[in-house]
Amino acid sequence: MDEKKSLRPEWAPEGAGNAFASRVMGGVEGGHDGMEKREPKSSPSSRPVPRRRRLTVDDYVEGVLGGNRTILAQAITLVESNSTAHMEIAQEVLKKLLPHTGKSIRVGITGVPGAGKSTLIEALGTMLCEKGHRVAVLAVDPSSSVTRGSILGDKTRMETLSREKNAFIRPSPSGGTLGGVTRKSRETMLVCEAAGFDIILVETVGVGQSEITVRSMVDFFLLVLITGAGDDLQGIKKGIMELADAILINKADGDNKMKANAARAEYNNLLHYLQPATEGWTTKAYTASAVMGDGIEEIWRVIEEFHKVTTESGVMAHRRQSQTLDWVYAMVEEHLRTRFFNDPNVGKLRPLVEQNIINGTMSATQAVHELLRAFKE
Ligand SMILES: Nc1nc2c(ncn2[C@@H]2O[C@H](COP(=O)(O)OP(=O)(O)OP(=O)(O)O)[C@@H](O)[C@H]2O)c(=O)[nH]1
Ligand SMILES: [Mg+2]
Repeated sequence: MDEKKSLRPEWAPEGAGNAFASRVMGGVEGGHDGMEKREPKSSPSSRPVPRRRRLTVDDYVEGVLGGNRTILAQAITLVESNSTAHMEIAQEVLKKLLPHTGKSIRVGITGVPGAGKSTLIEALGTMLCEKGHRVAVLAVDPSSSVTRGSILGDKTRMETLSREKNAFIRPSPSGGTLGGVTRKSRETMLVCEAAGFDIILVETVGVGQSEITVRSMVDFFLLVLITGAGDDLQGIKKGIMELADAILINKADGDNKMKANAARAEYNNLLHYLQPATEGWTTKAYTASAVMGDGIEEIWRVIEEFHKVTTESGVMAHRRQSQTLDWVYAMVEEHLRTRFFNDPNVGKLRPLVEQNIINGTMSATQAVHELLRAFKE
């Protein structure tokens, strides 16, 4: 086959002009590595499959710091990997990125399913991009370890935001354990900060422990509620309300507007009796309509005010420090737990100990003692 012809895709019509030629640089004699020219092993008609070069630690670091989105996504995939080899590289990358992290406002968004968290993020994120911010959106979904994937994708309400060049949306990692998801989400957040995103919005998906996880990684925690889901405060536990720095009653539009205003007053009243989530800050209730775009500016002003007040008082710095320390010990616990349950001695002893507990011939405390002794051997 003559060389000219081989530069044309196979599907080019017979006798078509140069418009169908691929632009290929002329080759040089010898290999690009300075070695003797070698004949390709495959037949000249089969196209060589381009192999993606494996990125080095510095490739990742430079790519992320330079705001390269492809490398940013690859760096996050690396951080999310469960392979030991990847984890080691990931930690080296993170170490180099660490000095460039911490400069964002971290906002967690939680609330009952269907309250409009994703719609709110779409509205808020788009508004922030218009103001010149760079916004990273993450989802934390511990249940994705069961479904092996993220449920953000099919539920996404972020069509406009996903087209924004200053926004980056990343679905929840599937972690295997809550600890795994937490680690990955926290590290992903740091990578995004190093890439220059100055606002991180984290959506909790599913109910349960994700609220606590997200609270432990953000500065400001927003609880999104709706009216009309029963007057029992929608099963929202007092505990969750005590984690919130603001309550946003969403879907305050149409016929629902008056009810939403009434609910706001009710929640404000209730908040008087609760422990504030953040020292020196009063949690209040607000209304919004994420679809109409009402109340979005207002809630952002609240978040900015919070950021200013807590930065000046030092509460923010203190919160971040204790979050990092808590994180370290949470990881220690996770490691110990994994080692304990994977320990062969423990594994051998467990059926016997469990049988004894069921039979009532061994107390729980004794069982712990026996198992830990087996673990230490
Ligand atoms: N009327 C009205 N509907 C809204 C508003 N915000 C969201 N919705 C609707 O409520 C539904 C759920 O919205 P989502 O943004 O997916 O809610 P979510 O809290 O992210 O839901 P999950 O992630 O499944 O927990 C969608 O049909 C939205 O269009 C609002 O302000 N007003
Ligand atoms: Mg959602």
